Amino acid sequence: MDQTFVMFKPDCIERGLLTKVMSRFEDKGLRLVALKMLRVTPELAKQHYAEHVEKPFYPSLESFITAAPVVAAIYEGLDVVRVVREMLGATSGLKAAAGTIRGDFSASRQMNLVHASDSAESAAREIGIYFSEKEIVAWEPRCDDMLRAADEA
Ligand code: 3AN
Repeated sequence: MDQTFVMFKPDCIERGLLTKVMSRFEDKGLRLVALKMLRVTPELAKQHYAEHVEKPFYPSLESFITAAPVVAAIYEGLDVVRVVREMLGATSGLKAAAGTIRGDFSASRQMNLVHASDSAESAAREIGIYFSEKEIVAWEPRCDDMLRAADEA
């Protein structure tokens, strides 16, 4: 099973959309293996968004991501990095297709509700930033037999 890192951002929490958005992932049958609420500090933001720190939009991105609590999660599933990115839609809510999470709930590039890793390498890096080994719960849902055939793994 692959893993991906997902963060429900401050706009998602402030707007009271957390459970509505999380339910999309539950409905899809993704396996939740870690979950916690936290406040992103400026130091954490610089680690998470290392590739953007030197960009002109970074100060605005940091003040947004540190403005209210976030909820961090790890999901497992087959091809889960791609599946979750497709469920989110394009970075900007203005461009994201209808039916995607951003397409349905966001009208902004910055306030786009949810972050998800864009590759297996990013997932490993981001999971390492936000979670320790002992916060990750390995489990086998009983209903897995009804979610996919054994030879689909
Ligand atoms: P995604 O969240 O779709 O992976 P990233 O990682 O490229 O998008 O960007 C992370 C955040 O950085 C975006 N949510 C947005 O707030 C900000 N950002 C990215 N590119 C730009 C840009 N060209 N101008 C302004 N803000 C940007």
